[in-house]
Amino acid sequence: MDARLEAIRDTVLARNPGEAEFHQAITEVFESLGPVHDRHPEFLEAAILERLCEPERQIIFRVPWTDDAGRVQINRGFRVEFNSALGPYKGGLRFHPSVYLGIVKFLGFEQIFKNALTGMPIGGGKGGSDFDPRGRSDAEVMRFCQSFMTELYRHIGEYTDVPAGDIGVGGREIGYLFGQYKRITNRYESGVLTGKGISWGGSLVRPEATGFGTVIFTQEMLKTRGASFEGQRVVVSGSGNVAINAIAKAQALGAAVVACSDSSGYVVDEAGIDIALLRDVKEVERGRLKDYAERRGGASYVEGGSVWDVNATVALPCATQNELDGDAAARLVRNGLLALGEGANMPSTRDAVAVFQEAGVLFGPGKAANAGGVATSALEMQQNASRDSWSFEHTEERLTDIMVGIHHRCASTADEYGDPGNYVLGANIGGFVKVADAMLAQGLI
Ligand code: NDP
Ligand code: 2IT
Repeated sequence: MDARLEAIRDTVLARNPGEAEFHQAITEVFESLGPVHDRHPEFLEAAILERLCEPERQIIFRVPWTDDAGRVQINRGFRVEFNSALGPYKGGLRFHPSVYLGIVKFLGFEQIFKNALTGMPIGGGKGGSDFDPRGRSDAEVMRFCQSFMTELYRHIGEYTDVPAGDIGVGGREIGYLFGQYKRITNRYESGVLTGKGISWGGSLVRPEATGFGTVIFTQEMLKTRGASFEGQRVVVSGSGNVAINAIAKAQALGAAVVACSDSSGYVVDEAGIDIALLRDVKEVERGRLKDYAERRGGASYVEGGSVWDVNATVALPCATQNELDGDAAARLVRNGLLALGEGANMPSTRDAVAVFQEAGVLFGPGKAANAGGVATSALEMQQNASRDSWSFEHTEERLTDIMVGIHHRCASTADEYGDPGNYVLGANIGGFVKVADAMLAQGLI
């Protein structure tokens, strides 16, 4: 790492102790940014990096609610409004027991660059709670969401901060959150949340967008080697929103998707994942992957273990951060991996990224490859602002153009900085320069 940047990085780490994922995200971005500061000393003079690493606002709040047995439960809520240079703060809410400030800050920091890469007018933010929706009834989830919004509403708004979904937050939760926001504010402010239902201000393609976009980005990487998804053997991790829609799109493009996972284990299905059954089990019944395997002849379920043991030519990690380490990366490379597109945020450890890059694997980092979700959220905001709703075909076409555009921006930036094919460098520099220019123009804020 450039010595000037390393000194700044060390100060940031010392000011934010115990936030390992935030430290990791910062270090990865800083490693790419030396050459930009050689060309733009004005960014150093204006302390752009120091300012970028300090969120504009961080909100932490108590979320009290009662469970179905009438017992009081307490969770912690977060919203980190990281950077508004390009537009209102934009980013998802994550409900998962592992959520703490360091997770929300790493996600919010990544979101700044991701949102910049989309070319849409959105700043970066993230939020969530350590609430675990697993095993909770709809009524409990509703009471939790209502309590969460009873504090959050005062901080968000169409022109201020626009949350959406992430792990544990899908259409059901966005519905409860929107209902409570509307009730408290007495405003039908469609643009305050994205990922809404179609009949009340949502956008077609938003549910599919992250998974579809990851596959479109990966297809663009494959094209640079004269390849496509046709005939590839694909392994996907996770079996939630991003994973399911990545599987569907990869299959539509002619790939054989032979494995996916959840936090309990993984399924190998050599005949190809049955997407209709998977949707039934996971989206309708909110069941486990084990249930899929029991109902699908020929599929086998492996309790525990790593889905990255299954050999693949294309890997799409779509579960969570640091789910793919250096050893798993080395196994994938030995087994013939050609390309990897990150549907999740920071699923590959820094060791894993190094293994892929050394081996010449096409590696699409999350802030580029999974940007289709937030980009389509921005399309939802456009439709809300104009009180319009677009067709599936039109919206998917916009998504495809955006993903092809992001690929182009990353690839051409990597070329410009003398490291062709390095999408990590391209994404970090491409996103950073846009935000840094806007921050310079807006004065010391
Ligand atoms: P979902 O809640 O729909 O699905 C999450 C999936 O990942 C589940 O299969 C879950 O398994 C698995 N998972 C979650 N946490 C862990 C863990 N600690 N260890 C192992 N497996 C885990 O979330 P999404 O599909 O929306 O999100 C997946 C990833 O994609 C996240 O990294 C998210 O930040 C990222 N992302 C999401 C976007 C979106 O639009 N939703 C946009 C861009 C990125 P289990 O059910 O067993 O917990
Ligand atoms: O990580 C992400 O980009 C998301 N969870 C989606 C954010 C959004 O505002 O749609």
